Amino acid sequence: MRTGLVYSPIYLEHDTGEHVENPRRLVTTIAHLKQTGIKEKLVCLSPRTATIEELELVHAPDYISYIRSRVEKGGGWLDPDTITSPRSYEAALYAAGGVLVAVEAVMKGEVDNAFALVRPPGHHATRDRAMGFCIFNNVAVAARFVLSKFQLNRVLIVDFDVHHGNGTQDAFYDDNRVLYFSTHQYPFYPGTGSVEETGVGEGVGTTVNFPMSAGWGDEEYQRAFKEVLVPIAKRFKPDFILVSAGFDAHWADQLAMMRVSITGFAQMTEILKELATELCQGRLVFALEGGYNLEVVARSVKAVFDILLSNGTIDDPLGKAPSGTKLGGFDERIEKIKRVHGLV
Ligand code: OKP
Ligand code: ZN
Repeated sequence: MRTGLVYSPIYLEHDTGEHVENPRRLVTTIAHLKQTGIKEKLVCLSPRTATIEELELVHAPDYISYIRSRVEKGGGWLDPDTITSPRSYEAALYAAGGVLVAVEAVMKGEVDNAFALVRPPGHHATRDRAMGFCIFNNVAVAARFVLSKFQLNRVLIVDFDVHHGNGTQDAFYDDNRVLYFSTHQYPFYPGTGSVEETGVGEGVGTTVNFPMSAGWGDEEYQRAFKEVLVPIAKRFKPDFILVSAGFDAHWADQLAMMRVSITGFAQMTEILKELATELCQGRLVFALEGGYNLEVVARSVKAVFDILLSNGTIDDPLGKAPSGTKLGGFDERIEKIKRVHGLV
């Protein structure tokens, strides 16, 4: 198996200072991939910029030029959470383009699967608004791109970042070619992602939200994947799987309150890899979204590669979440989701 890694130091030039979403997230991760020797086993892919036309698959032309001109004037805050520096527009073009390069490499058979280690992240960015550290919706652009450029019929997006990908949901809310499945802490930022949000028009049923209560962890994510994602994916029959991979559902992440472990992320990756093998010739691309504990991000990205490369055991020195009281309500939640999506 050949696995691609998309990365470039251009991503460090989106200079956010001491913001939690900062260049050290990638510096630490790349250092860990080198140190553990796994980087040598990967096919290193250089990102390109997304073209304006490609961005317009998701974003409004006026929004794209607004971002360019705001950043040209030196940058600043685009929303209460999202800061830009003089090179942020360029970095954001490469972030979207990085996922496109990963998708192209998989489609051309140069690699079997890939991980695009990009920033800024993308899943909160809507057609005409930057929010939640996101400027362009990297994964949404890649989904529309693979549909049009490679004439595929259906793309599955799995978003296990702890925050709901409101921008991605929005982009495909009425589009039955893209099934958006998200697990996220709820209620939480950005506020969207209830079970009842299932799509509109042609898109009814192709938005699948799995809201998680604060305190749930590996067992609950595992059941969400096995009992909901797997049957949904088999019914949908995707031609490609894109993953909005955020590692902020980890118990040690400082932004959220979920209790997933690195081993948990590895188990989720294993399920995604099996789904891709069974349903779409292994076509699977991960793109980094959030994750703010530097050690967690570095080790989780490494764990994803260990699964993609079938490297045997997963290194998880941080271990499972420190024990707490068993938090209820999961059985009722999963039953409701199964009912809403016709799985029972
Ligand atoms: C980005 B990604 C209230 C706090 C908002 C924004 C979190 C963005 C997360 N203003 N926090 O999904 O990890
Ligand atoms: Zn997040």
